Amino acid sequence: MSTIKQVKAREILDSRGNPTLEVEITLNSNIRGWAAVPSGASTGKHEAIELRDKDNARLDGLGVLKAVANVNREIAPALIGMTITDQTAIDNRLLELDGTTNKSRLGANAILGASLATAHAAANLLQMPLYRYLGKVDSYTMPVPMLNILNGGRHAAGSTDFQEFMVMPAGARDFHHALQISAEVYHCLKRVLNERKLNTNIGDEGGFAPQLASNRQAVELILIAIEQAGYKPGKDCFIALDPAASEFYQDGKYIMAREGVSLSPQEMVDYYASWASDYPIISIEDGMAEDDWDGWQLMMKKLGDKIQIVGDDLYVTNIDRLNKGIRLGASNAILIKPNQIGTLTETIAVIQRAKQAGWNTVVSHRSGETRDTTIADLAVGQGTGQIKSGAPCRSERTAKYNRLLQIEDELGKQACFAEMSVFRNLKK
Ligand code: 2PG
Ligand code: MG
Repeated sequence: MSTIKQVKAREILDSRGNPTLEVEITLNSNIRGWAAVPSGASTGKHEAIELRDKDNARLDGLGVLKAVANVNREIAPALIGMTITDQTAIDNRLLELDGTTNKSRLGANAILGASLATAHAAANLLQMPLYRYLGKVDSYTMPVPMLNILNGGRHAAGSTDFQEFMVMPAGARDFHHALQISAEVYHCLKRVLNERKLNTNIGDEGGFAPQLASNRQAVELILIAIEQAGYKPGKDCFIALDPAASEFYQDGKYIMAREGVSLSPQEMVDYYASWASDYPIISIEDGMAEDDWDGWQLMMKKLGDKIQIVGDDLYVTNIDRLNKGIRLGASNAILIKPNQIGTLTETIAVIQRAKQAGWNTVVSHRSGETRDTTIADLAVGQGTGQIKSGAPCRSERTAKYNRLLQIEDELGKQACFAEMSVFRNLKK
């Protein structure tokens, strides 16, 4: 009764109105599992390939009908009859079937949809919440959220050079409290922007996207909002950044057009260092570009014991790139995005390898999202300690946070909140 009877994909729309796909798996017992695949805008160039139709006659060439057909015509017959609870065997079958190193034949989107739907069907079969199925441990840690409340870069045209200005309520008592603090700060930020006649329209991840003169101004407005909400920056609530530096790196220089500056890697590191001494910044993701390994090492030397340094485009949830980063000491944390690599088994292997190296792990959404909440369960099941899912606004973002509220409730006393202890790199 635990074998796969049917695998079916269809094209749906993501939060940006672009096509993506969902996959439903049905077992012999008629129990089902469902998953939908997210999509990035500032994608790393080493990510597994998201297959798009490139048929300009429909949906700007972004259609995913080929990926859907790959699920329905190739993946389905290959998986039918397999035991649903053997995630590793199913993911290996998907890798073999694709046969490329970057999943370019079937598409990482097609493969991930099938891989995640497998886990959901298995958990449903066993009548277990997904986080328990993905973790199989006795105690659970609720992640500290990173909430992107001011959007720039590729997620909000005309805003800042840096892509994401996030708050991290690491001083909260529990996840519920963390989300409360974040929502309060978010609403205060709206007021702060309104008072200054700045735009309060929102970007792709639900954060505000005002036209600001500099990246610094963004941080300063957020600090005012934290205080106006009644919290202490650097104690209750910290700042985390994702500059997404690959987006403004060109020929060895970091070119911030809005600020009119062009910096060498060393100058870019010094720029962050001066921020780290002026502001309560606890984490910087993709502060350097995806292939500037030397720059990353410089940044680690200067800031590695003061702030969390997270590689996203640098590692693209790929074990070989992670191993290189560990060898070089390129960062002390990694962002985990299942769709950068394409299967759940590979995603979990990367989380475990990073933890084994003593690194911090942050499970992440993409800027194009759906109502799928798998990453919330993954964060709890695998005890990653941190999650980023955008602002406390737009239902594709809040779906993940709200799922975490359900999990925390269900776990009761079994749930502990990660708080400051997640920052294993920080010197006390
Ligand atoms: C990032 C992500 C998510 P995108 O850079 O971390 O915030 O953006 O999905 O556009 O790559
Ligand atoms: Mg990033």
